[in-house]
Amino acid sequence: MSMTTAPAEDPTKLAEFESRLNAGETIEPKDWMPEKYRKQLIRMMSQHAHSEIVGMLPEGNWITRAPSLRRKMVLLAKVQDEAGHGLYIYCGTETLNVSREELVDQLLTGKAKYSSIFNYPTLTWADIGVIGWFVDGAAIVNQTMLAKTSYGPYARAMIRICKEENFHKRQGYEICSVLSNGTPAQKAMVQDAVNRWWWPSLMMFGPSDAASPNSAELMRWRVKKETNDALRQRFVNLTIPQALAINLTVPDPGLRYDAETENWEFGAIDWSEFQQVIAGNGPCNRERLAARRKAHDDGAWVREAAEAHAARQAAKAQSSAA
Ligand code: FAQ
Repeated sequence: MSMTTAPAEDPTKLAEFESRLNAGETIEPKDWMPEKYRKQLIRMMSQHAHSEIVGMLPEGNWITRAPSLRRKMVLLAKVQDEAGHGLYIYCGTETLNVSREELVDQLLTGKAKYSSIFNYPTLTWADIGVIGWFVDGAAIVNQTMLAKTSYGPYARAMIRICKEENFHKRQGYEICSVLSNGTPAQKAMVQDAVNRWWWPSLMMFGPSDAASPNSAELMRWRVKKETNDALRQRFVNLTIPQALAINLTVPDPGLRYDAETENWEFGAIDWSEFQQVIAGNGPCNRERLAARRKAHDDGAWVREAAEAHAARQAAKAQSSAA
């Protein structure tokens, strides 16, 4: 989404706003806020909502092929949760005075971004385990920070969403653990999935701090409380011991533990791949947008019926009031 230049703000109001933020207060929909703060939140929250909705597609691909009834029930519940998260965050975004139609239109016309991670294919059942473990795991690290963001409706949405993401992560890790302890073919399948999802999962946290144009402003306004690189490092530190515990490795010859900093140091990320994916040229970008456009078109009759119903109810209320 492109950002227009914000009009100059009233300096007194801006100073009051920033002192509220510095005092740790939460900003609510009816409070005064700089136009740029509102725009940044709309950009970030709508990208987040779109990610939840598009994120249903790679996993939805395996619902009919889940290996058991239990796995199918869990996956169905997870994918439904993601839909709920998307709708929840769209509602939160609407409190910033932007309509749902506008937001959906930005997704379908390619003006708004959604997370790069959902432009990769789910080739085997093990991918479903690895998505839960890595992708939901990364989302939890990011969203635990966002649960303390300065905009009230977003922070509150994150608290509930994080609880559900924890279940998602556990079910994914359990799938990976079972496969890793299974037959040699199952072990090879899950290791292959780990190899394919590792680097894209690190990219989920966004460009490095030096190359992140939005971070400084978002940090100043306490929308983000930690930087992209700090969160990425936390995710790596949490995930490597989990991989070791189930005898899996990540595809990084540069990985090493630094006892002094207590960090798992990792190798260089291929940022050209990330740039390609966010520019619309990832392995599944076109497929994902085509699927969302089709779903939107197929749902036209529902929107029309809801509008007709609302109009009839309004007419009825008017005639009974007359
Ligand atoms: N993908 O200046 P920054 C989930 C864009 S939810 C695509 O660093 P910022 C749940 C960025 O928009 C996953 N684009 O940006 C689930 C900006 O472009 P713009 C989604 C990316 O905002 C699990 C440009 O690059 N979570 O997974 C990405 O400060 C399983 C420069 O970047 C959220 O959206 C990316 N990975 O930091 C669902 C959380 N990274 O807009 C289903 C909320 C960066 O200026 C199944 N968002 N870009 O044209 C955030 O925390 C932040 O927006 C970041 C990016 C960290 C994503």
